[in-house]
Amino acid sequence: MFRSPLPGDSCQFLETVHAMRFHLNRRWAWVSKSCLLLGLVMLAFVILERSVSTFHGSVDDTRTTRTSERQFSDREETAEDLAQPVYKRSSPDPNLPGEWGKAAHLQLTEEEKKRVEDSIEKYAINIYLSDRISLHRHIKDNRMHECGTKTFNYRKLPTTSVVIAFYNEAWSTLLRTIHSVLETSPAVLLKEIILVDDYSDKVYLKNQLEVYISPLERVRLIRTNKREGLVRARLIGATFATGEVLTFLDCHCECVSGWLEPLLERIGENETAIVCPVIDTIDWNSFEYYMQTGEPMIGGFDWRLTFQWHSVPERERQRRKSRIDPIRSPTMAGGLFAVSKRYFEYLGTYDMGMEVWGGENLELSFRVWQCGGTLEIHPCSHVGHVFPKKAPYARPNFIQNTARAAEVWMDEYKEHFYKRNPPARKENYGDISERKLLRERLKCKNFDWYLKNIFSDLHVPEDRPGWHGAIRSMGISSECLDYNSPDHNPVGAQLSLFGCHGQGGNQFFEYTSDKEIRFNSVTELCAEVPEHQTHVGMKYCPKDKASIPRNILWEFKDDGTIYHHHSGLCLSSYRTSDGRPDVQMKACDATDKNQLWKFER
Ligand SMILES: [Mn+2]
Repeated sequence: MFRSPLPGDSCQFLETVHAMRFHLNRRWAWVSKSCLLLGLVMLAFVILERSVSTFHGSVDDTRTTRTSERQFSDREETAEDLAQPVYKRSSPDPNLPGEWGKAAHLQLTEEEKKRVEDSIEKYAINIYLSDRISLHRHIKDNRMHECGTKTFNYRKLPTTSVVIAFYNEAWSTLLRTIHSVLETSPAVLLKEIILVDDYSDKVYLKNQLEVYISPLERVRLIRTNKREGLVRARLIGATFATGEVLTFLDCHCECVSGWLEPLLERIGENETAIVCPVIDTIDWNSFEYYMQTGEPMIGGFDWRLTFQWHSVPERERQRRKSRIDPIRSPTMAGGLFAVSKRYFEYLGTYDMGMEVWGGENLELSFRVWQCGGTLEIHPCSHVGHVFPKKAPYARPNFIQNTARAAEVWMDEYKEHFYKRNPPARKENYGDISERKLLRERLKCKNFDWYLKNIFSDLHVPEDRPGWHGAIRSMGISSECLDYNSPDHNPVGAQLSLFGCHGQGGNQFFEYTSDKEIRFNSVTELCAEVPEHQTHVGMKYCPKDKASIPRNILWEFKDDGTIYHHHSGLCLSSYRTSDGRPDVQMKACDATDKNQLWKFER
């Protein structure tokens, strides 16, 4: 299947770290120096644990200790016994707010409403409400019914360490995540939870947190001594993991009973599988748990290299024998997945050149597929995640990280990304030579293979020279065609004008050899003129090779006009009564400058 590059768990991991940073090539120098680095890391991080000596002992012999450490009694234990969680929840109390994952509503005074607003302002999550919901609330199990009847051979499943990195997370959402893992994970499978505090400055995350978790079994806290970002914080956590599987979770999650077994079973069957749970939404305002009860969505991306969800293609449905079989996914959303520790190390863990977060999920997705593994979503594993009202802190490194992913994995296809993100070309993405070597060493397939075999539904732009980019109005020459759709409705807006900004994005269009005007953010959209209308709307483009409806056909004529076949009208810029520039369809007149357009070259 695959071969670990070097023996020795933790040293091996650190070797990777070390090599990334200092570009050492000599193998044995790596081993000694990285073990030295391990020593330094141990000093540098405060490790809180009930028994520090056990922890140090376990670093050396993680691989051999599994069966001996797991306590199976001699008598025949039933699967039910073996499924017992680390901590048992008390019985549900339907009178408590939020119990069973229901929306919680509180009667609030004006003063309390103000506190709600303050907490939302601060965390982009209604923490005032979260603080009033039990840290041990139950979530109703609405998974596909087959999930509930599925049985597991607990003695054969690999063990796991759950790694949770956080930065300035609110108290109750963090603690609810921890309790939720302890109360839904079978004790025979969960080796430990490793919390990694990525240099938070909130006071309650210091001593108060240490005091709170110290009596909790199997919970460790590691603190970084400078801000590392999500990628490195997780890897630091992984260094201390003693389980065979690393399970990464975000710090505001709630697991549904039965979430862990399917992930571990799948990795037990196929060590090269990275397996993600179905990510359910916990409402940031009401804390209602919305379970995806049917077929889950899978991960993809658009050509800006922004992650996108989409439905399971028919081909993948056919391939699977049952609806609870794992579903192959071209990409992962990021925060939540399980991977064999040994395989993760073989695969080159994370790209250590990536800062904070953003883009690392696509990089890992491309890498695992191209280098011979698989990426799957298990329909029976459900974990809820609080999607905040807005990102709580910016992703300043998104473009840089994504450029690294594109440079290492996408070959000539990276051009489609750069054309849609011109600023990314100027980005200093740092040294990627180690990552390219990794790609060679693992004999990974190219991006063309990935597109054809793993994500064949993705439309690949033609990007014919001269026929893509911003389309400038000759009549109002400061303005370019612009499309700005509302968040959850890609076709919910009209084509309009906006000051030309040269940044691609909302102003990037492509004129195809099929005579479509395509806008390909989120998904493939085609400009249309709705019947008997004079505005320009956007509709979903036909699938590749499907027939093309007449009302999305356009002609860029030599005289500079853009002619719409079905309506017989031409695209024209104009100013609304309040002076705002906009576009409409008008009777064609090539002498009217407002009807002349030009692709920016
Ligand atoms: Mn999150």
